[in-house]
Amino acid sequence: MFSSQLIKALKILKKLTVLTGAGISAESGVPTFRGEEGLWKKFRPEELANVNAFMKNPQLVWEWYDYRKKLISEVRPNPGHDALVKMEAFAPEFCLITQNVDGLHRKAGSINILELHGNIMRSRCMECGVFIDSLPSVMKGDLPHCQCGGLLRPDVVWYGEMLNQDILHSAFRAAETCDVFFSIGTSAVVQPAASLPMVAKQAGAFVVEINMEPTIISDRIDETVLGLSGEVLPKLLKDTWHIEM
Ligand code: BV8
Ligand code: ZN
Repeated sequence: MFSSQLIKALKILKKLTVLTGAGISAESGVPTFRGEEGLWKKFRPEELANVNAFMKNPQLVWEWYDYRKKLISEVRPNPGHDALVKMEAFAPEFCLITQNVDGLHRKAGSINILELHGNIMRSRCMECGVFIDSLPSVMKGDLPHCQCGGLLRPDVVWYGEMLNQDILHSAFRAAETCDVFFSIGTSAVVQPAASLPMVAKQAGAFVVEINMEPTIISDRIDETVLGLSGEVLPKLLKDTWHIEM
């Protein structure tokens, strides 16, 4: 399933960087965005995951995020998340960059995580900018508000919004300085995250994709392993470091 080149590169690496997308959480029961049963099938990103949609209809957008928060609060990390926790322990240097907002990597026990698109469980006040980790305390009608009276929004990055520049800079550094780069469970279409595998490739890393289907980067990187990340990653641990999950 894996090339001898990949196994060898993993055994001698100094730094491992991993990028994950919605696919790694799919086996936990969290719908992806662009797959057959994807979230975007029912709703269009333009309608929901952007600030104009929120200002036009905050109720609709909050309903969508509350639905996703409830679903995420009831799911558990899967063997794909667990395998990455073990890889972090094995790699001399490790960085996990995720596009996901579900917090499942942290729940699984990963430590060095860069959340590129924020975290769905955290809200932010649109007036004073304060972050609120638990459920908002002040409801006005059916909309959550801050103590200062400002309207709260989910603390995620919407389309057309800039990512946190420190987090993004750290992510590009992690891609530029690693020996092996994994792109796992992402369709590799959303920028700037989708540039990271190619940045790693140009900097000389061995770049591997683990996904259910080929993507637009598949023919520009070193190896694509088609399959379920919850099955492929534990098998990679076994074949490389003889670890039984
Ligand atoms: C910005 C919000 C600029 C939180 C998300 C035209 C060309 C290029 C770029 C653009 C363009 N027009 C606009 C842009 C920019 C835009 C963009 O990239 N659009 C794309 C769609 C073309 N990007 C932005 O707007 C970003 N901001 O660029 O700002 C700027 C600059 C200066 C000043 C101001 C602004 C912001 C992007 C962030 C958007 N927010 N989410 C939320 O509600 O979740 S993106 C959303 O997509 C999620 O965060 C998700 O993580 C992300 C990427 O999707 P994937 O994770 O890849 O999920 P997907 O379903 O697509 O794929 C899953 C894959 O897994 C599939 O391939 C499937 O086969 C596989 N799979 C499924 N199951 C498994 C599996 N694999 C393995 N095992 C399994 N079991
Ligand atoms: Zn406030």
